[in-house]
Amino acid sequence: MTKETSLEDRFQHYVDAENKIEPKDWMPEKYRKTLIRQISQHGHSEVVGMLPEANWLTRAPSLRRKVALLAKVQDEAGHGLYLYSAAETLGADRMDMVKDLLSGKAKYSSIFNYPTPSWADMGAIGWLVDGAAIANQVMLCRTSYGPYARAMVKICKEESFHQRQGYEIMISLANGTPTQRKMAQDALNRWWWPSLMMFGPTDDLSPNSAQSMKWKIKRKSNDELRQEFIDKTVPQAEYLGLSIPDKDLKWNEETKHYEHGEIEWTEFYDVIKGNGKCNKQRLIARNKAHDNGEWIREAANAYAKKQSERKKHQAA
Ligand code: BYC
Repeated sequence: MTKETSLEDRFQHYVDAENKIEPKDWMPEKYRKTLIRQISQHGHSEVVGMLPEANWLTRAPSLRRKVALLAKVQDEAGHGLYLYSAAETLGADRMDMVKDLLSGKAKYSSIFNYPTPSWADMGAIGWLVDGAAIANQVMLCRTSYGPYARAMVKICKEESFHQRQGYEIMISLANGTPTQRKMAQDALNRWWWPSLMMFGPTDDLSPNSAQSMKWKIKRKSNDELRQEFIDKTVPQAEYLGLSIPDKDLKWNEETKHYEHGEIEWTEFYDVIKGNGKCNKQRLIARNKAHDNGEWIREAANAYAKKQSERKKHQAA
């Protein structure tokens, strides 16, 4: 048995015994890389995820709606920061991560490459997108890497507020005028399938799942989480009196789960390759925001430099 193999075996036993891995613990290089990949993609998703909703901040229909949406969008920025910090504990460099996002090299969630033409999209995003995010992220509170698991606890609490604010918008629209009801149905029609794609490819086509589950980075498979989300969300749509846009959706009394129609996986792969409706627009907006923030980075760096010079001077 090589030294590396025995270390890997001990690592696996440690994970199997439900211990958390901390930044200074030994870990297989592939475990570290997998986490940096997943956590940085997750961080990028939170940051890019601000854009479709920020589009509606100036046009929210009331002050109350505006305050809630503003708080939600700011929360997403915070989530991005916790996640970048968690990735830094694994040795990733924040500027490298940001550069990879801005150049289009890094992935972020497919869901944020769809447009938000209507106010009802704010309801559908909160209800479905944050609802899907919660289904995925509750399991991540128990992920094996300590800093990621701890970041997820606070993130999940905030996501559940986001889900409720979205569902509340849907309740108002679904119980409003015929035009508002139509807006709600139209938003559900457009966000349903992309929300199911958020969970990633089916288990048989998910290259990273088996190893990530063995290392307890992921606790449930993509298909298991997608099914949980569908089972939870269909009754919520019924309560709203809206129809899920899937003619093959049906309850299976034996399995106690909903069966669903075929997901358009070609659309998913197209979007993650950069060819979705809004991929280009999102990258242009992020690059613009980054460039506009140059002055604040310069000011923060100058302040940090001055503080360290002052400390050196005092110590001398
Ligand atoms: N979009 O082997 P797989 C939010 C990629 S933000 C794009 O199953 P894995 C919110 C995958 O990266 C929600 N790419 O991968 C924010 C891999 O490519 P690479 C974001 C996707 O990692 C603002 C390849 O496909 N949540 O909540 O085992 C407002 C094969 O997939 C997607 C997270 O990031 C996708 N949907 O499982 C509102 C949660 N799916 O890297 C809400 C943390 C898959 O090999 N992440 N790919 O080139 C995870 O749990 C896992 O990374 C995933 C994928 C389940 C997403």
